[in-house]
Amino acid sequence: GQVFKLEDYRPSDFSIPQTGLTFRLSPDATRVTAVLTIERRDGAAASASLVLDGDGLVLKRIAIDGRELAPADYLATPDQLTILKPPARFELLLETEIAPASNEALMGLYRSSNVYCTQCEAEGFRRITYFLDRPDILSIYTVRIEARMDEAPLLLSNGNPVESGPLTDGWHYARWHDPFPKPSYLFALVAGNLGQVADSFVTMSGRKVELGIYVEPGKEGLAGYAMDALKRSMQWDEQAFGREYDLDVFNIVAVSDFNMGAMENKGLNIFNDKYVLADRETATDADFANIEAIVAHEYFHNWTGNRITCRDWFQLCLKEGLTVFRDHEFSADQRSRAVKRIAEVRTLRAHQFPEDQGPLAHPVRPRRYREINNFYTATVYEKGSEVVRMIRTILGPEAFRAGMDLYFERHDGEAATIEDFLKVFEDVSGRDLSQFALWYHQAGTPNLTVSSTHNPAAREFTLEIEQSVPPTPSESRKRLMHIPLAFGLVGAGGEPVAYGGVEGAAVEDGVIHIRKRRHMVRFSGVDERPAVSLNRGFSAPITLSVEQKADDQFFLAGHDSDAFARWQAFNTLLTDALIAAFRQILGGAKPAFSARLTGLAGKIAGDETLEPAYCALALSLPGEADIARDIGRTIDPDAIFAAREALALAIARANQDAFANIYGRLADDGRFSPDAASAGRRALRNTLLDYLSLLPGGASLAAWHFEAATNMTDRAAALTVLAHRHDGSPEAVKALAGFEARYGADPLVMDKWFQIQASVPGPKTVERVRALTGHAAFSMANPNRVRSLVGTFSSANQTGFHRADGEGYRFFAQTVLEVEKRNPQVAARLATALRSWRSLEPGRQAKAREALLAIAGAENLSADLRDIVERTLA
Ligand code: B3K
Ligand code: ZN
Repeated sequence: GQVFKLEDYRPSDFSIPQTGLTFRLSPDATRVTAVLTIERRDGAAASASLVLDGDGLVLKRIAIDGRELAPADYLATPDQLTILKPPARFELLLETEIAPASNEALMGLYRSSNVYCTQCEAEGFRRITYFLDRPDILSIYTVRIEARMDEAPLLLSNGNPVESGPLTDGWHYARWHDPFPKPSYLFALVAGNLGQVADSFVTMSGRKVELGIYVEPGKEGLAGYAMDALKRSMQWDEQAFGREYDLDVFNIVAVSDFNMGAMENKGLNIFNDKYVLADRETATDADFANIEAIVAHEYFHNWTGNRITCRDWFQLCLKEGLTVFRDHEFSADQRSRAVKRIAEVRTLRAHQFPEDQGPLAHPVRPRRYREINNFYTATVYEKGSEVVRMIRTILGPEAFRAGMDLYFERHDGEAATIEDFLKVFEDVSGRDLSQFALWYHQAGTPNLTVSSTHNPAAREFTLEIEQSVPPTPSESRKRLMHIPLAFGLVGAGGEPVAYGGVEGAAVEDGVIHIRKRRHMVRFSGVDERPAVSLNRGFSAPITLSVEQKADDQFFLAGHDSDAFARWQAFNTLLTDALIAAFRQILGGAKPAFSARLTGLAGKIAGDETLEPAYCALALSLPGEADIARDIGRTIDPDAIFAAREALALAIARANQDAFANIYGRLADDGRFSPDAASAGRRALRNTLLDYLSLLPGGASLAAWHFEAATNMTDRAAALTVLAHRHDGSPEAVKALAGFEARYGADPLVMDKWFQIQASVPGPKTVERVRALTGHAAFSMANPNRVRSLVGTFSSANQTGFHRADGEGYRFFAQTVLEVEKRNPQVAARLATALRSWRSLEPGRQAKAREALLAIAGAENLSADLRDIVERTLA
């Protein structure tokens, strides 16, 4: 396939200031009439032909300024339309015919449960009409939709409604106009029979905006939380960033077939219904938090993405990293900042670190791609957000806000670049961010090695810090980075240690600015050896190798005033113990854990000065994949699983009574609120249930918890414990059957049932998952179903997927190819589950490679899947 390169960017020869679209909707033959105002740009050659993108299109009619074109004037293929020698300014009329009902790739115009909807990012608009389908072509859209009244009473598009009315033969129409120029990837249309939840919001300048959330009829009662999250998002963006909404209406539509989470189309966000529909009976606290975050994220795109968009797809992080940063800040303000930060870092480490450390590693701003859809990655999104966070750390909150203000002022209405973004911060602060910019350009997770010495006679404390960036595909030599390392020197009573001066690196506001390979940072006037707390608040997305005494680590786990660093200290102790246990198990020994460690777990659980949500995070052991990543090579997932189980049991046994007491104290009183404090109590109680379930009587405790649950969080937690810890027990069998009987008709809840079973540890799960693909509630055509069952199995079941005989991989290869026939994007995403195959032990490595080769060797492989598999094998 073709390789697109950043350095090849050049503006198009033509612009499209106005786009008129008329849709005459029908499932198998929708007629699309596009009327495009096209202008040759100044400086473009007069002989330049116009080359429009298409994807599988059938051209039915073509005219310029009202005159039909002769066959010699143009060249049309399904994927391209070339107009030879066009005039300098003209109106182009195009008619295409498309079949939304048979569009299973879910890109362009398709049908989901009889609702017409669209997904155009990144390159789906070219499946609707021929166009300059690139983000730097900003156009003003006017859209007319015609449909049968009975089939589609509701007709929505971007912008503001202009007019609507009946037509003959039971048809009707609506016209929408979006006054803000936008790229084609933000175009959207929805038509169908949907239920509405209506509300309104008055903006900071006093304009009233009509808000609508549209869902499957009958599900209106499940959209209240999303509506509430939307209004809080609108208000927060005014307060935190001075950003006001700009149209008369803002609509959200929930559909059940969607390739990702949601899409920020101007004024008409389209959502995966999983991120809209919720109530206590059907959604977990994690679902509520996701809904809040994603509603906010898509709304925040209105300024970061829509008003200011990307010049080209290499700049994707310009909108995505920045918007993730904004939704993180929003959630931190709505919930608990410390807990939110820990959760963010766990996600970053679970998804971005393995990407950065494997064959699919790429810079936050990639320089080349073959298939852009494969670059909507944890690196672009999550690491991209961390880079924005570092800019704020370096500049401080005031200068950061001034920079953002300047960004909005300077680039509103434009398609911008990362250089534009960095420049506003340089301009407001006078700082040189050129070394910092490497965070956008260089892939790989930097590592800092740190050791310390204290010289009591000289009253000096010295940190020796060395940076390195590991090689990544096609970047073997790395340049030195600017790493803002937040730190604290902690005295014996937990207090910050004062120091006289510091030399060896710039230190500002508790941040050491690492810029060279090696720094000797010397603090003077330090009498007693302090404990060092490093990378506080996770100020930089790096790994740390710290020579730290266990005493210091225990001390920080109990006393660090920075909540993130305190959590990190305990997490590091757990990880170290798990890795030691892993080695003991491989050596044939029985793992042992210190009473100090298991005792600290009990202390954290019982510390009432800590938020329950924090305790729950602290007590949930590092995941098997996290442990594997820290071990790094010759991974045996069975030994990791055994180590983790052994530690969980040791902690449960050591704290049996305390855990049972706290579990009892947190009992559900039957009232329900999805707020962070209530969710935190449920999280701690369910974490304790997980431990207690390992002790005698555990299965019946979990069964009781399941039966007594008054909300989905508790019910799903108990079901997980039963299925994972007591698989095959009468209690587990009964609970799984009961859940299925109760929720069999609710696909989103059945997804949880699929997930829980797909993640049952052990060699038998692959057969179970295979059997579940035949379940009545399962469908290979629905991305949520596929991700819940097959995605969970391959990315969240280490012992099941990596079964030693390779059966998990064989099932996986077969299923990826089956999904691909319908939906290449979803298949390509699934296929990334094998990206860390080279860190497995040799036996599994060989079998994983066979599976990858089986995929690579299949006939007619899509560009999406070929790109992932070839890079993974390279
Ligand atoms: N911008 C969309 C993602 C589109 C993915 C296209 N393959 C959702 C978001 O990030 O808000
Ligand atoms: Zn986004």
